Amino acid sequence: MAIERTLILCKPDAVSRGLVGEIIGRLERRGYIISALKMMQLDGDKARAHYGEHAGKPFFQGLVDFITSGPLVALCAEGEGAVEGCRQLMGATNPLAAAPGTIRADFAQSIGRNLVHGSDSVASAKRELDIFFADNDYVTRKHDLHRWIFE
Ligand code: IDP
Ligand code: MG
Repeated sequence: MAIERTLILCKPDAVSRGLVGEIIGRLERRGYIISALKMMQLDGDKARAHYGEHAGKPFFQGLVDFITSGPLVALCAEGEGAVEGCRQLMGATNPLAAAPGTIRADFAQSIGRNLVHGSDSVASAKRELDIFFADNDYVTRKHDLHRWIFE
């Protein structure tokens, strides 16, 4: 498995509920490295671009309204198989279907307020990260040393 980058969003519900530290803490404890991080409020264009695959679905407008409703925290997590690993930490999209111990099962009740976003493939991660971060937003992290600690 290769070192991957994935986009994680602590959505506006996570920020307003004070769960950003909890979410980032879980990523860090799993061993993922954070290589870019910013708090921002999305405009409609960026939100529609980010969630483009869902355009036309009945929940699309509500999703865009919610993700633009307040500040979110966007970050890039890096590590071995980080895309799938972060999805695992998040749990299923619907918190009622998420396994206990995952972020969504432990802290969320409904699919529309499920606290966190994580890219679902390496290709989506690349596309999504480019919406949130420029090349010079990333810091270089020493994966060799980090890998030795976690292997
Ligand atoms: P994911 O966040 O687990 O990747 P997606 O299917 O990509 O799930 O959907 C993006 C987001 O849209 C979900 O996290 C959720 O907040 C919202 N969403 C997905 N399906 C529904 C739905 O049926 N009703 C309301 N919101 C939904
Ligand atoms: Mg998705």
